[in-house]
Amino acid sequence: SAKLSQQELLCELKTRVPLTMIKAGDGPFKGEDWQKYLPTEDLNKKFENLKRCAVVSSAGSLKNATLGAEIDDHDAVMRFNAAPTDGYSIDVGKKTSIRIINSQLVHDEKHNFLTDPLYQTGVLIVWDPAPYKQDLQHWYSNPDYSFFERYMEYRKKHPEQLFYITNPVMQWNLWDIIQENSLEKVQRNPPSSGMQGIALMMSLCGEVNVYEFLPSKRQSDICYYYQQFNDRACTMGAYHPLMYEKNLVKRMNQGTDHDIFHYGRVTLPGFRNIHC
Ligand code: NCC
Repeated sequence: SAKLSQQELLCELKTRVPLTMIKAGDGPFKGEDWQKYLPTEDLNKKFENLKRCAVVSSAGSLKNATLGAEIDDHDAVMRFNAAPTDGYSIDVGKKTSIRIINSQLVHDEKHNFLTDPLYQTGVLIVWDPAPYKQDLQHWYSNPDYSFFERYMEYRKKHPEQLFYITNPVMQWNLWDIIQENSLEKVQRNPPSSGMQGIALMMSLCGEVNVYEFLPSKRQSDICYYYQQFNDRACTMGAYHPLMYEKNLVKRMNQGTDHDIFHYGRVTLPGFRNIHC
């Protein structure tokens, strides 16, 4: 298809990737337990009128970025998986309003998801690499990582903390847009937590600043700002179509190349400010 303009691309996202969380009564998510454990409050009701939001990738290039004060200055801050703030706040800030985690983290014992206080701040959102565009029943009986039981266990322990499960339709609609706007064939794996988070924050906020998703001058092979571990695939992608995601975000960026180079910062309009 013809190369879409920036505005057309933003409209694709706005119209095809609306916020969709699992609610009690959706397909197999029925019965007493799901009724009790799935949040009844809409995520976009909880976060009404957020103006400026920050999405903080976990990239190694946040090391020595000293972006903490700038990041905390936003109305809401999103982080991913096991990314900490303690000990790194000068670079990445202290505030966590929303944390997106993958189902592997919930499933694998080694992450201590049920007990580590890291996860107990802000709203949690979990996603699972569900099969491409199958119905909920199909996914429910065969999730990539079985995490439903542990989800309920967590909710039992922390009933006050909002904790959502994304409907896989969101990630696959996003994947479709990535594929349609790439020249090559894209591996059919869900977009990274980072890319999913960006789309989600565009739903909730008037403006979204994304940090070190498009790497700055600090780019290196260091995987995370919080670990001594080198792997280029963390930035370029292997399982996730990260390269393609980043190209798409570059095309949607309304900030400058200077902002990317110095601050690893991309500026995207929220859906409410995209007029299609
Ligand atoms: O690595 P991960 O993501 O937790 O990183 C969060 C998001 O930050 C962006 N990122 C990260 C590192 C880097 N050098 N450049 C980046 O741009 C990406 O957008 C990324 O999504 C995931 O997406 O869920 C992922 O999760 C990890 C891992 O499961 C969790 O950290 C829990 O331990 C995956 N790593 C492994 O499975 C080994 C990773 O592939 C994707």
